[in-house]
Amino acid sequence: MDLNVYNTLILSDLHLGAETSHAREATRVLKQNHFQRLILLGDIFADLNFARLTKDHWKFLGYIRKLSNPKRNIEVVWVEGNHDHGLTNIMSHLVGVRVYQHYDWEYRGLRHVAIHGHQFDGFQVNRLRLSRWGTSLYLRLQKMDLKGKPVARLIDRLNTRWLRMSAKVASGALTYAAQHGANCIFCGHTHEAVHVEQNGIHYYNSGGWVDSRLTYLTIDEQGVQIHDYNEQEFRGRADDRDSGEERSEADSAFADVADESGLLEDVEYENLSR
Ligand SMILES: [Mn+2]
Repeated sequence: MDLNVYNTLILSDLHLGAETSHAREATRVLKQNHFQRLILLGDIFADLNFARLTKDHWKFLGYIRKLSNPKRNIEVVWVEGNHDHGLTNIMSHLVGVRVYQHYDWEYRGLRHVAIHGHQFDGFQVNRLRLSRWGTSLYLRLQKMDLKGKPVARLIDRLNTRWLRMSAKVASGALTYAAQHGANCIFCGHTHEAVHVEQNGIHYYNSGGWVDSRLTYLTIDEQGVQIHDYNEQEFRGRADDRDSGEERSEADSAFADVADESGLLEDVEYENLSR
């Protein structure tokens, strides 16, 4: 299979540290695509409790660190979300990536803006703690599904609120884009991949990596595309055949991140919790 070369690849809402995080799948997407710019569009972490990170989660971070090596000539950008708020200093040291609240760039004469999107969700901003609790409950409920999917049905009902939030973020983002003279605006936060066009402005949401639908965005000469992660596409590839190798890679990713960053020496874990 060919490797795609994109100008930009965007993914968000991986929620590392949550048990429902599909870090392994997200790492595969990064390994199997070529891109000149990677935007991690917020909520890459579920919270700042690093003790909850699994090997696959560390491996994702280790791979981000590799990508951000200047020799690779890939611009790696972290746009802060509400869950990974406060990571600026830690992340720039840990994975060598710059952290932004708002990131903008020009591509093919068009102004592009990337912002996580919680800024347009009044509920999140005003009741940060409550909504964090709500999100973790949502993630926990998802895990406990039974035959007949009663939990999924409950979540569908709860999702009515989620969908209202999704619409709110879309309309807030479109207004923000108009105010900033942007042609395209990219958000995460809602976990729902979507494209909306209004008055010539395009809003894209990159979706997330904790629900049943795993999505990312790419930008190239053909425009912006929403991609669904496809398990079949990755089955049987080299990086999947040898799970022993996977493990040792995970270990070295951990060692790479922990040693090179000096994380273990410099950071007191106690200070990371709020
Ligand atoms: Mn968020």
